[in-house]
Amino acid sequence: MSYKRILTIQDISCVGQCSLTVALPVLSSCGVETSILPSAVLSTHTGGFEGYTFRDLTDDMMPIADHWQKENISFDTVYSGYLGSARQINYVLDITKRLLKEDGYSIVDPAMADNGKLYHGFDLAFVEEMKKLVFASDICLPNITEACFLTATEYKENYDEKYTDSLLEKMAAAGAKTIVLTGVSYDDTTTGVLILEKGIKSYYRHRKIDRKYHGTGDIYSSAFTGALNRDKSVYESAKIAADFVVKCIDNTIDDDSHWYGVKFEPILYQLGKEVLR
Ligand code: PXL
Repeated sequence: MSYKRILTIQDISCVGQCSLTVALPVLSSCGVETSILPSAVLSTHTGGFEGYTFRDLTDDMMPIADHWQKENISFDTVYSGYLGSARQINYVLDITKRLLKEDGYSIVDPAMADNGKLYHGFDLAFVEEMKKLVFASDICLPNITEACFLTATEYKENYDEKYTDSLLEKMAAAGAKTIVLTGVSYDDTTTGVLILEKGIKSYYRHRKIDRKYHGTGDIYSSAFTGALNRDKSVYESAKIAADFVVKCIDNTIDDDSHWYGVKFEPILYQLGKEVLR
């Protein structure tokens, strides 16, 4: 197995256990070299904290990429998460074209919405730009809400397989290649991940915990990307990432003071063991 170098492009939320502060440790624990391109620096994430600061780093993105290109640095995977503006989305597309190895993966988590709503600060113009990135990627990892925005589908809390199949079909028709749809739940006690890869659908079902935490989408996508770069299949990677997120929530749920993210650090070694096995 060759030594893999990943580039992840997302913000730094200094406090809040999401985006780069989880992507970097999670990817590193999977045994892959992780390079970062921070798109912005926020004092905290935007989900529940008031008055956060936001330093836009859009203007730094291309000079950084230009330098890498001059140094002949390329990546086995370019994985993007939360992005702060439409301009950044176009830069990610350009950087992927220039710096992704020919046989590498572009992985896009369109981190922009959950629970039927766009995150604070996003609008439909941003969704239009995000479509370009998602539908050009090799693998995308939307949740149900994001898939709805990406396909102009009405969001439903309760749904059946017909509804999720139609989301996959619409995504594929718009150009999505491999789709890993997260948070797909058909009953009260289980949830899972619905995958469409090369026209074949599969579903990994696991225990549902009735509590949502910030940053679990980022942990999921990072663990998935790490496992995939250790030569696990898409299905295996999706399963490993799902099981890890469940463990992270289990490890947090008893601590009411820890509302802003999950306590993933003490169990990170377990992800490493699973991925490196
Ligand atoms: O976890 C996604 C995410 C990343 N970065 C910032 C966020 C969020 C979700 O709200 O606010 C700044």
